[in-house]
This record gives sequence, structure tokens and C-alpha cells, in this order.
Amino acid sequence: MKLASAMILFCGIVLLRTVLSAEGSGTYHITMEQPAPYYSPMVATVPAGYRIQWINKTATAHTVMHNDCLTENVCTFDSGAVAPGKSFTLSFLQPGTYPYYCRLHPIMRGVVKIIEP
Ligand SMILES: [Cu+2]
Repeated sequence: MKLASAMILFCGIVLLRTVLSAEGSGTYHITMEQPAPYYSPMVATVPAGYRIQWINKTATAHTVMHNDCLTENVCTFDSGAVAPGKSFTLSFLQPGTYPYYCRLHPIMRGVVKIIEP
């Protein structure tokens, strides 16, 4: 009887931990729009562990390119052309600040801030 109670408690804890960790991750959505701010939200603060998905809701193709892609530094992400109605998803980014822009329309700029959860 005591063992059964312990087992139920253990299973409950495992189940709870599973639910909590599921809540701790997910997908953060950024919309590509026309006109400004082009990327909405323009500054996205995202807890570490979330995927980030950019959805193109405009009638033309856009890219999502980390600013460092055109310097000597590490190019952390570059979507290439994202067609109208399509999306681009990043599965993982280290905590930090990542300014990015659209290579096809450099006026389009955004920032992703990855924070510790
Ligand atoms: Cu663009």
C-alpha cells in the first residue's frame, strides 16, 4: 500500500515536470509586414529555448539575415529568400542580442534578444 502511494507520487512528479518543461519552450512568432516596422515586433525579447519563426505576410520575398553576416564576425543566421506566405524558423540561439535585417530591403531591420528563462 505504501509502495503504491509512493509510485503514484513519483509518477505525479514526473508528469508535473514534463508539463513544466513543455511550458518552458515553444515558438515565438515574428511577422514580416509592410509598411514599417517591417518585422513585428521590431525588438523581440525571447526566452532561451524558444524557436523563433518569422512569417512573411507581405506580397514580396524577404530575408532574415544577422548583421554580422557581412562582416568578419560569425554569421549566426541567414534565411535566404522567404517567399510570400512562407516562414523561416530558427531552432536555437545562445542568449545575447542579434540585430538583423532584410538583404533585399536593407531598410527592414529588427533585433532578437535572447534572455535566460
Ligand atoms: Cu525585404
